[in-house]
Amino acid sequence: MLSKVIEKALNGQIRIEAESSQIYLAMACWAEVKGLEGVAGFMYDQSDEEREHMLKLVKFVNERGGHAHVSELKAPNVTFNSFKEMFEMLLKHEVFVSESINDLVHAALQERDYATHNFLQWYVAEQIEEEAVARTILDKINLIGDDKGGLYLFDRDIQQLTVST
Ligand code: OFO
Repeated sequence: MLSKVIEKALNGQIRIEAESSQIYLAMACWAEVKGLEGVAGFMYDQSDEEREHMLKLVKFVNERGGHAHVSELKAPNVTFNSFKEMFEMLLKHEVFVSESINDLVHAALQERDYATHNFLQWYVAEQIEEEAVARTILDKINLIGDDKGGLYLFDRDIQQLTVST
């Protein structure tokens, strides 16, 4: 059974995952209208994954005697100055999500809620992977610089970087 404190904290994370899905959906749309189909496909996949992260939390909360809340979401940024800026925002957002997961793990330990602590380990591992992918992408973008041919190849190859979970 979840304590009220943990239920509230998990509901906060449900909202963050839902907002992540919206943020990446907006990035997918921007990439698509800019003609980078590969980047758009990658971002659509990221958006789907965030929804999966959200649903996993929703089911856990409901199964543990809590009530998962579907809340209003903050509108995401819909335009970017460059792909580099977009991916910098992605990395920044993932670091924010990792911090939020860390806070949750800390709260679970404080509440002596070992079931939630155990459940959250999947998210801890997932965040390590997602941050690593975002950093790899930014390294590649920095290598490409203003080279249009490089951007073309990057767009073609980015789908292979999709985090599979
Ligand atoms: Fe990419 O954040 Fe979910 O967990």
